[in-house]
Amino acid sequence: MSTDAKDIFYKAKMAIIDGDDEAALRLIDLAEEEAIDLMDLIMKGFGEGNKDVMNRFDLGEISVAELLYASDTMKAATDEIFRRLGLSEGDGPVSTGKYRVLLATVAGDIHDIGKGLVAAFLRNAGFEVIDLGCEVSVEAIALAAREFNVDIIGTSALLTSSLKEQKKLETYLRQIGERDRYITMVGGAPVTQRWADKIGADGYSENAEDAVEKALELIQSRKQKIGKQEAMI
Ligand code: B1M
Repeated sequence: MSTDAKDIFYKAKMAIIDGDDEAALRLIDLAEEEAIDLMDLIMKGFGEGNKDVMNRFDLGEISVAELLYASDTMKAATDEIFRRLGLSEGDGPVSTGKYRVLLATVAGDIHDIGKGLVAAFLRNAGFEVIDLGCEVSVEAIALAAREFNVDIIGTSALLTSSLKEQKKLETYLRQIGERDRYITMVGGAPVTQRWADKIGADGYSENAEDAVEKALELIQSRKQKIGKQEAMI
């Protein structure tokens, strides 16, 4: 890594820690001038600052207000990068027959930084992503899934108290007779493979990169299953 890149990544980390939006945006310009991959700027720069702030918050070293400053800057920086890379909502052709993923942070939960990363990674891998935002009820998720005819429904939950919404979605989809229509994926810091198995979700992923791999894997196995069923008819 060049000294310039190292320096920019370090300053990006500090911009998040300081909650300095202007510095963050200047660093994105600088990184572009230096031909630094903007996804690298997220992972090695801004993301490191976000981790640092997360750890300090978990240790009780900083307040919710300080965390809020930092996470607002993280959101502003990542949104700007996704916009520049054409990975924001509405970017790209409306419908190209690509696989469609619906993403939402569940009801009662406002955490959306991780979901934003998952959306950008999926778009980068060629998926069409419909992001419903945060605090979305299971009824609204099911309605949008039907309206947009999605292949995958991915939900994010960061709070112990909001995890139950992922289970509620599985139950609700079964109740309305639409569970088999979709692949369901779950994620978020407190979510585990065990939780996914327990509630009957099709997939769990630990991070954004993993979410892409898992989505491709699940689509592939669904295609094989459908192929086998068709061959039996
Ligand atoms: Co909140 N918060 N927060 N918070 N916050 C946590 C989650 C907490 C663990 C902190 C703590 O106390 N140690 C704690 C929850 C405790 C619990 O329930 N057990 C907590 C709390 C309590 C709260 C409030 C209640 C605080 C308060 O008001 N007193 C409040 C909640 C309000 C609400 O939701 N109703 C609150 C508020 C906030 C902020 C607004 C300040 C801010 C969120 C800003 C935002 O998102 N726009 C915030 C933050 C930043 C955090 C921590 C510090 C960091 C979350 C984050 O951004 N991580 C968090 C502590 C922690 O997680 N250690 C915490 C970085 C992000 C990249 O990771 O979101 O895990 P993550 O996403 C990853 C993977 O999980 C996965 O891929 C992502 C990218 O790699 N993934 C998926 C996520 N979703 C996926 C979906 C998929 C697949 C993969 O589907 C396909």
